[in-house]
Formats: sequence, structure tokens, C-alpha cells
Amino acid sequence: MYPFKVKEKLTAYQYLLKDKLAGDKNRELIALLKDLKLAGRQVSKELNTGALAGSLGDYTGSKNSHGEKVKKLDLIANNLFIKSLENGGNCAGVVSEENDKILLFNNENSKNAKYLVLIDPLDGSSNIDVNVPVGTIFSILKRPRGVKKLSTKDFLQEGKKQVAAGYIIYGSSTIYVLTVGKGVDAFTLDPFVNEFYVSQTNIKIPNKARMYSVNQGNFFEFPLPLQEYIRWCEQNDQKTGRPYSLRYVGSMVADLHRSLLKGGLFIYSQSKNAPKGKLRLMYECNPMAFIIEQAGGLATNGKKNILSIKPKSIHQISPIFIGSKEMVELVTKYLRSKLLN
Ligand code: P6P
Repeated sequence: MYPFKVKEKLTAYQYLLKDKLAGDKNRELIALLKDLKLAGRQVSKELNTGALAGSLGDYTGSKNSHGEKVKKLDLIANNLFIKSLENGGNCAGVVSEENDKILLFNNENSKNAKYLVLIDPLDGSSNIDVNVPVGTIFSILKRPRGVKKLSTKDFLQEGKKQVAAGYIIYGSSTIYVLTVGKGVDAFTLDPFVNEFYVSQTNIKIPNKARMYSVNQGNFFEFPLPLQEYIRWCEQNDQKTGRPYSLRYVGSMVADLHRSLLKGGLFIYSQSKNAPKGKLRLMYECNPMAFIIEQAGGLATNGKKNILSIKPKSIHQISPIFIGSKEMVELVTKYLRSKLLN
């Protein structure tokens, strides 16, 4: 056919159709993932031209349900994802960090759709104007069987019930990392054809590494066992490769993308100022935990596996210790042994 080997370049859609989501039963899920990719491409374009269009990191003057300042692009991203999900007809309802309550779609296609989406449309938005990578994090749950009229309780499912989870990191390139429960794959946006192509398949997180990721400024606010663990990381011990390196971007998606590829431990702990931590269970901790565990890592809240936590509210906060298995096991051992309940 050709005098040279044409390297097959599969789009995310073609790869999923061919491999991990083959078969008619997955048609709606593949279509839902396309709806999320569309909004991801739109957010990527907004970010890349952001500075030209007037800084998108500006404060809108309003605060979200967590009392955090809402930036322009937070709202733009939220609207883009909600519109794409509503018009795609593959999602029955959404929990978004930017919306206090659940959002149910009533159009003919969506109202009986099989899937629910929980999303942080733009995580780390305080970094937008200093060009630090930010990201979208999403979790996909199945609509409970036989439920015609959805309500909040239908979204309150344990993380282990997730059908799929992913994030899109808007950095030097825009990368969409996804698990559908059969390992973790990454797709990179080719801006010239505006399509996501397979870039890494079946990613495995190293079992241990010499990097930990925590806001060291909160050190004296942390529980004592965590302070002891961090001091252990800082000690000089060649046999165990210590001292470890501290890497903290202040953008969960950026810190966890590095940990996924190079190994490491990401910590957002409870502290005296934040007794439950800061990150949200349903659309930050759960999706990231599903991805990291599918890559061979681990995620706990310092006592139990993140994916086994029974949620009580859609914006619930949880401490999280996530990353390379051996590192999470060790820090959890410290915390379990001495954490004051
Ligand atoms: P802190 C961004 O605001 C975010 O939600 C995560 O992306 C990030 O990991 C964390 O908060 C940073 O919080 O308190 O260390 O600035």
C-alpha cells in the first residue's frame, strides 16, 4: 500500500470504541465522554487566548458555596460543560462545584439518560493569570435503576460506584486522562485539528518515589503524626533515598498528573484551620482516587480508602492522601496509629 509504515494515530473516540468501550452497551458512555471532550476543547481555547481576551482570572465579585472567590473563567468553564452535557443528551443531571444544588436536565434526550456527572469545571483557577496549569476534574455515576425523578440522594454514591473518571489538564499541552475501570489512558489535544489523540496507554504509577506534595506553610497546623511523617521525609538517609523533594504547584490536577507519571504522594490534610481539609469528595477526591487506583496507586482520607467513603452531601470535603501505593500506606500508618479522632 505505502512505501513506508503509517503510524496509526487513534483519536480518543476511536481508541475507546476499539478497545475499552467496544460494543453497543457503551455507546451512550462514549458519547457522554465526547460531550466532555468538546467542552474541554472550548475551555482550552479560552485559556490559550485568555490574556488576549482580557484576563480570565479576574474575580467576578461573587463567591461560591464554599466561600471561594469565583473567577471569570470558572463561570465560563462551568457554562461550557453544562451546555455541552445538556445538549449532548447523554447525561441526566450534574453536580458542579460552581452550583449549590444539583442540576437536572429536562429535555427529551437527557431526562431519561443513564448517567450522572459530577464536575469541578476549573480546578486551581487562582493560578490562571500566572500561567500555571489548571484543570477540569469529572466523575461519572450510573443513574440508580428505576428512578424516574432524580434527587440529590441519587448522586450520593460511594466512589467505588464510579463508571468513569477523568481530568483535563490545561498546561503546555492539553491532556485528557481517563479511566473507565480498565486502566488509565491519556489523550493529547492536537490544536491544529482540534482533536484528542492517544498519547499514553495503560499508565502505571510508580510504587514509590522521592517526591511529596503538600502545602508546607500549613505544617504547624497539621495533626502531629503528619508533622512526624513530613519530618521523616526531610531526614537524610541514603538507603531510603531521603531527603525527598517537595513539589507543590497549588493546582491539584498539576500535582496529581506529575505524581501519576513520576510517582509521589499528594497530601491535602485536615488542619487546625481546615478540620476536614479543603478538597471535595464527589468531584475532586473520588475521581482522582479512581484514576490513581486504576494506575496501581492508592488514596485514603488518613483512615480509610477514599472510594469507600459513604457521602452525606454533594459538596462534602475530605482529607486526602493519594499517589504511590507504598507512600500512601506509610503515611496512612502514621496517621492511623496516632491520629486523634
Ligand atoms: P492551598 C486549588 O484552589 C485547589 O482546590 C487545588 O487545586 C489545590 O491542590 C489546592 O486547592 C491548593 O490549596 O490551600 O494549598 O492553596
